[in-house]
Amino acid sequence: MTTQCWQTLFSGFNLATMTNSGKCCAEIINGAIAIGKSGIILWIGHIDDLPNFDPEKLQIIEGNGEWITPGLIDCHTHIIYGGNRANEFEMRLKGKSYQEIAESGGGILSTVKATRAATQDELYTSALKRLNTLIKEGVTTVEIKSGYGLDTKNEIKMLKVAEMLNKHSFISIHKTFLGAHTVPEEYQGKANEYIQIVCNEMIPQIAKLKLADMVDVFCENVGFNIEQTEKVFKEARKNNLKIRIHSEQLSNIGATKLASMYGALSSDHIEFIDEDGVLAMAENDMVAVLLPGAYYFLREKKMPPIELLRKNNVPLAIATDSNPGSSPITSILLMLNMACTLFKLTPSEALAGVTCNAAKALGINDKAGQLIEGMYADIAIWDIKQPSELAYQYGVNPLVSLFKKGKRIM
Ligand code: DI6
Ligand code: FE
Repeated sequence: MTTQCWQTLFSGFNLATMTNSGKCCAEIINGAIAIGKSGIILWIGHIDDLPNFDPEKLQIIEGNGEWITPGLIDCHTHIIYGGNRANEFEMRLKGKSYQEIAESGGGILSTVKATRAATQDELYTSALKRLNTLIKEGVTTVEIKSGYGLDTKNEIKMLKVAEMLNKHSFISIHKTFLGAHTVPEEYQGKANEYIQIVCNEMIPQIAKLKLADMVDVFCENVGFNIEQTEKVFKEARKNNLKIRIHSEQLSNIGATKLASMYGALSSDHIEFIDEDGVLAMAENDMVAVLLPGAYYFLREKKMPPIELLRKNNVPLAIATDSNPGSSPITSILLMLNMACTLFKLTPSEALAGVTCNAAKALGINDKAGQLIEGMYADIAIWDIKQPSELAYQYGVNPLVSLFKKGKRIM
C-alpha cells in the first residue's frame, strides 16, 4: 500500500461509516481516515492497521475520541423563495387547513408572487442564509428544487440561484426542476395547457442549459394528476433527467406506482401510500424520503407506513423539505430527532436517512453518504460519545468541524 498520495490523516476518531444501510452505523472505534489531493478517501480502518507513512509529508488531524460521520445530506429542500407565509401559519392556527388556504389563492401561489418579484441576488441572499444554517449542522450536500417561478423565465431564475449557491458555498448543490408544483394563476382551469409549457418549453431549455439534474412533480389531488405527471416524466426521460416525486402526502392517487415505472430514484412524503405503492418501491429500488418537518408543521395524523417499508427493505431517507408553507424548518438535526420521536425510526435508521440513503435518493451513492475508500472525503466531526446522540438531543449543536472533499469548511 503506497501512502505517498496521502495528504491529510484523521487519526484517533471513532467512525460511523454508514456502510450497513441503516441497520447499524457500522462503527470503527479508534479509527483513521487518509485523504488524497483530489479530496477522495484513500484509506480507512482501525488505527492499529495503519500502513507505514511519513508523518512529515502530511497534515495530521488528531482526535480525542470524537465521532466522525459522513457529511450529512439534505436530499429534499425548497430553500430558494421570496417572502414568507407567517400569515398563513396564523390562519391555520385559527382553523383553516393547508388545502383551504391553497384553494383560496394563498399557499404556493403566494410564494410564487413573492419569488417572481424578487431579483436573482435577493433570492441568493435569503437562500444562502438557509444554506449556511444547514452547513452549521454538518450538511455537505443539499438538493434544491425550483417550483416557485412557474414560468420559464422565473423557473430558470431560481435554478440559476441554485447554481450560484453551488459555485460559492463550498458544498454540493443538486438542482431539481419542479415546474409542475402547482398551476400558476394565469393558467387557472387550464392545467393541461400549463403542463404543455412545462414539457415543450421549460424542460428542454433547462436541460440544454444544464440547470437541473432531476425533475420532480407534485402529484396529488391538489397538484397534478397521473396523466399530467406521466407527460412530465416522459419529457424528463427524453432529456436524460433523473426523476423524483412528491407523492401520497395528502391523498393516494397512485403517484408512487407511476413514478416507479419511470425509474424514479425516490418517492417523497408517502404518508398515504398503500401496500401496492410500497411493493412498487421495493421492486424498483426506490428510496422512501420521509419528511417529518412537514408532518409536524401541518399537524398530519397519518404516519407513513414505517413497518411495511422496513419489512420490504425500502431504504429510508430523511430530509427537511425546508419551504415557506409546509415545513419552514431548516434543521437537519431536528429532522433526526423528529424521525425518531414522530416516526419511531431508530437513531441508526435516522442517521442512515441523512447519509447513505439520502445519497441514494440523489443517485450519488457511489460518491457520498458513506465513509469508504474511493468516496468523497465529506466528513463531519462531532463532540458526542455515541452516534445516537445526534438524534437524541436537540438544541446543543455538537458539530466540531466539517470537511468537504477533504477541505475544511467549518
Ligand atoms: N409539498 C410540500 O410539502 C411543499 N411542496 C409540495 O409539493 C410545500 C410547498 C409550499 O407550501 O410552499
Ligand atoms: Fe417538498
